[in-house]
Amino acid sequence: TAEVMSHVTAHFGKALDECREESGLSTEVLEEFKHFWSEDFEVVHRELGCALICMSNKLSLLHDDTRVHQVNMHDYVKSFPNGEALSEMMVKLIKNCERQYDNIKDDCDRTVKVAACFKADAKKEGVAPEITMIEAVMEKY
Ligand code: BOM
Repeated sequence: TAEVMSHVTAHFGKALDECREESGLSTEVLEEFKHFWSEDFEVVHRELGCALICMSNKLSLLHDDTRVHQVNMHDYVKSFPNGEALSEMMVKLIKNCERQYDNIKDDCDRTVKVAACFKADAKKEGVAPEITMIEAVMEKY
């Protein structure tokens, strides 16, 4: 659900600052992680892909080949309130997007394509959060 996704985003987004330097993602491109879900934020920058890999690695959510670690991702999402309502869909959406871009060799380029696909599909499934929902839970993390 979008409510659960707002919690996951609020928690996951905390790792952004730790990953700015190594990813090269500027605050001009993305000031705060919550804006990932904004209508007018385009998920296109290679540096965002690098940042997502770095952030996910801090939470052990990826395999060495940067593909999603299904068990760890499932457990991570489940750890949030009502998380079991989203965990399976989350893994399903990401795997489906990974399959579509498997031919892209560069890890950062591929990951930003996967993330854009994930954002679009999450909207279609009605599990994309509003920014205000993320803001409402950010203080919890
Ligand atoms: O193969 C690449 C796998 C990378 C997964 C990252 C996709 C997630 C996009 C960013 C959106 C984040 C919102 C919540 C946290 C997700 C872990």
